[in-house]
Amino acid sequence: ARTGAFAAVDLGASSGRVMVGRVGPGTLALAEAHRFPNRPVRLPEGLRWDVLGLYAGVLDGLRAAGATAGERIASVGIDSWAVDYGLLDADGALLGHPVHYRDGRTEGVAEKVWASVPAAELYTATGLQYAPFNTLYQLVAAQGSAQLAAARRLLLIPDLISYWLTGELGTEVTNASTTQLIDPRTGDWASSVAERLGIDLGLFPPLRRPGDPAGQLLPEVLEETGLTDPVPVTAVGSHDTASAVAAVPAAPGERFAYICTGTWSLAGLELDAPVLSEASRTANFTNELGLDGTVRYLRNIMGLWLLQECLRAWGDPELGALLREAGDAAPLRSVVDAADALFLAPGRMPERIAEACRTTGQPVPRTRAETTRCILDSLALAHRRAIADAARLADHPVDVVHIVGGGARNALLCQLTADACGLPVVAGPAEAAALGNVLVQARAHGLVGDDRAAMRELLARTQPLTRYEPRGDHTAWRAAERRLAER
Ligand code: LFR
Repeated sequence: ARTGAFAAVDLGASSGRVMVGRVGPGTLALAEAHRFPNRPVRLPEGLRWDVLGLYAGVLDGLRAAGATAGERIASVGIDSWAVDYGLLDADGALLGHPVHYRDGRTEGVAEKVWASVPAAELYTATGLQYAPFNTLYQLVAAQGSAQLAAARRLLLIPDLISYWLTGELGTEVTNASTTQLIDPRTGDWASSVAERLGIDLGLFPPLRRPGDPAGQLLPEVLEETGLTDPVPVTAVGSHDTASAVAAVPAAPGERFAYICTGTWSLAGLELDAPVLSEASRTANFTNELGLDGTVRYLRNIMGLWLLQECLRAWGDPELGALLREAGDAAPLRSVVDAADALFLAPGRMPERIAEACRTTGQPVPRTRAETTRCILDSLALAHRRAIADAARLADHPVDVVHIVGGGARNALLCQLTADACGLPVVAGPAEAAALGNVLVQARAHGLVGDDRAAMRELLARTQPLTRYEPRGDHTAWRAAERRLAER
């Protein structure tokens, strides 16, 4: 029987990794080849990604992948966080450093945009929730800059890495759908929005879809990585969340919601068509594109970023002990709105959480464990709200919640989410983005069937999953929800 080894490059906001997935009939095994930190850099001009450092990590990772696989790498796929991009000049060279989506340059830009295209119209045309960092707002913020004036091409982060590996240009559509320049009904550019805002869609190379061929590793890349020619690059769901949703191990026919957890929590549903109602807009739900023309109907919740930033402020104490103490701390003593853009920027997170508790008239957490409990309770509550809202707005009942991504390893978060939702939670796989990346490549190379449900069954059969049943009465959660809504 045929098997293949696929390299998945998965770049997250705090680390990047290259994984090797081996796929064959009824088998799917993932191994980590290389992991490296992703450290944003604060320059006088603002917060920037160290994209050359990331690319060096990718090359190291591909070399390690060759060794890990011990066989030929059948193909490479690349996914990363969304919305950010690099600009190329007329010679095809990168202009400056890609701006980090947490940079402050988009402050006040939305109001300017809405004066030309009213927010309600923007929502029906693009289906995206309001987030200050959507590429559309970033591009309007950049208007008039020397860099944008010199730019001939705009490449989203995975497309930029792919371009350096292959010399070929493209714009992968799941990630393009996070720019707020795509019409989710057609999967094509929302040209009238772009025109009215003076955004040049000609900067974007042609769209490609998950599964499309995206070139071959260049000779210098082969030399750097020691891989054997030819190594094709295959487009995957290059938005990490699209890859993660593709790897939700739902059972056939199951009515499921998902939460992709990591730096963010992305909580919602997989739908066949976008929900563009006014109620959906005011509830701040997004319609991003997924695999095979599906819609990822979800809300962005600040996620474990809140905890990561606290840990950084506390000098990185041991997480296991802290979570155990948080588990013993009093439940639902105080909660903050974990979907609030208030928490977007880095820095002073414990103080900002304390402030949010104080200004909403709740007890201020006194210890690290109490702050941690406040964060996890708040996340669970935000998960509950997002899933209930999504189910109502899309008229799509939910019987089970799948938690995938790094947070699937956080037992307390998973249990609290089950309690808050009043639904069973199935946790895992933690490396969902890499698995979705691998599976889409394997499918394009004929090693798994076309059917998304079959891919999910393969995941459910091969990946370790943990089930959490909802505990106790969830009136306490309902009360906490009301408390938050009243403020
Ligand atoms: C998660 C993610 C989210 C996106 C955010 C910013 O890694 O891709 O889906 O909203 O990062 O790009």
